[in-house]
Amino acid sequence: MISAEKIPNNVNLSSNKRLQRALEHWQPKYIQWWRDMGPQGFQDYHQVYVRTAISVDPEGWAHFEYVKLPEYRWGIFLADPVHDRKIGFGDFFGQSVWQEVPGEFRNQLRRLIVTQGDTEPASVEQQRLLGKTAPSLYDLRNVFQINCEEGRHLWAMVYLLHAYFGRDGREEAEMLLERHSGDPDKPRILGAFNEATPDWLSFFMFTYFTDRDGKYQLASLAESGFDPLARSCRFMLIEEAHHMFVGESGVQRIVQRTCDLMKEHKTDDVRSLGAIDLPTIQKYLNFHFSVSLDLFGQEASTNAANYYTMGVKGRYLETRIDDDHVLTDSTFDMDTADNGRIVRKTVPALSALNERLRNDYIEDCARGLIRWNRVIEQAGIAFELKLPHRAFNRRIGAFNELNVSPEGKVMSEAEWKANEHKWLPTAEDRAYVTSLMGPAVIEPGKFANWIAPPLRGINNQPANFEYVRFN
Ligand code: BYC
Repeated sequence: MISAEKIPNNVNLSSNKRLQRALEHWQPKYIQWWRDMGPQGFQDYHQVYVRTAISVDPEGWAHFEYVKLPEYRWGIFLADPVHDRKIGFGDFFGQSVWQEVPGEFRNQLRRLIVTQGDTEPASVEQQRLLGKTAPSLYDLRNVFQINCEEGRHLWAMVYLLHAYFGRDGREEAEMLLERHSGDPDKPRILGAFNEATPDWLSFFMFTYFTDRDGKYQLASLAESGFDPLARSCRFMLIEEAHHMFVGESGVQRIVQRTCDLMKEHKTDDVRSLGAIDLPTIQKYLNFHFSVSLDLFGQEASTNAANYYTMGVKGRYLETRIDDDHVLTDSTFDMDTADNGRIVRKTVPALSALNERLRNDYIEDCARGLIRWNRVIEQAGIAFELKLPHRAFNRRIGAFNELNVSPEGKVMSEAEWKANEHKWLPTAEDRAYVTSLMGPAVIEPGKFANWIAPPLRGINNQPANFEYVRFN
């Protein structure tokens, strides 16, 4: 359905005047937030070649056009309902999914929706300065595409809050625009969303690692017995795939450029050539992987067990798992910290659901590294990018109390601190990477020195397409 309404949607918004009015009241506040906290310097004078969801069918969500960013038509789209869908796990396994919020699970559902919703505008805030230092028009367009879609994901959660949670839902929707990334008084809810994304290496690592947490959390919520949440998340996942592609291909292009220069000049010292050396890339990887691991919560979590038992948040690809989907008699083996050591323990499966999801995530993260390492190998360079140990640099969960190296060795705090500069970006590394950024490269087909061009453009357009028009 292509909608000419103020708020494009496939939820028949015009049939519920009260809800429509409430959302139309929230809309100008959202636009104001976008202007204040969204892409800085790119609001009214630039036309960006973006994909806009105008409906959920394949043609509808892959519709490309030039828009000025504040005029992007943020809409509300839920994936089509699955006929006769049943709850796939927990105490209500096999019963029909809920179209309304069950009163007894209201608080938990609201909390999950608010936490999910909070990350979306947070990431736009984190990325708001990147346009000024874009390495090409292609990349400039990609960050704006991602920002617009994160804005739409906020709309998806705000719709649920307004439509199903009454007055407190509306209040939560207001607060989603009032908390800000890194704000000391009103920070965003989850740790990684208060970190800065000051440069494009950070941006690509963020979209590779942190957006991938989004994939796994959204996939778990897509299993929810609360059907409107499940359908919202299913549609969000389609958009999420492009964000991770931007991250994976972005890091790959940086690695490619670095390797090309190393080969051409027969040197490891690519900093002298204005590129990013492989050890620095590894340090950024270590940082973003470890803060993203924290986003999965505690290894042993009664919250996660309750969400599962209640039927509000499932496991990754729950319906494809071959077990009883209740898990009260199942166990799970995992590493945890005990008495200053990393130990393997067998725990009740229900309490280990965060860790199980983290395992799925780590496995997925490893795939991109294979591709990045292939680039290094093809250049004949003896260097391998590695995922650090899961206990490295953790703030949330049992490993918080340990000091662990990327190889998984537990050590004293003093030893860890003495080595930290080899493992995580130092102030000097960050200053170097920042020094490479900008000013934005705005000539079509031109790329900053530290990154290779993409293998192909967006929507079958060439790499030298005018992805952003400056009027
Ligand atoms: N930072 O029992 P636990 C995305 C808190 S990303 C700060 O383990 P639970 C995106 C926790 O709140 C996906 N606090 O918690 C990506 C709890 O607080 P209380 C976002 C943290 O609930 C890129 C306490 O510690 N979606 O979409 O099992 C761009 C005990 O923890 C953190 C979701 O996260 C942290 N990292 O698990 C744009 C899905 N971790 O109760 C978008 C919804 C834990 O003591 N959220 N805490 O006050 C959830 O499912 C869960 O809230 C979590 C935490 C998995 C995050």
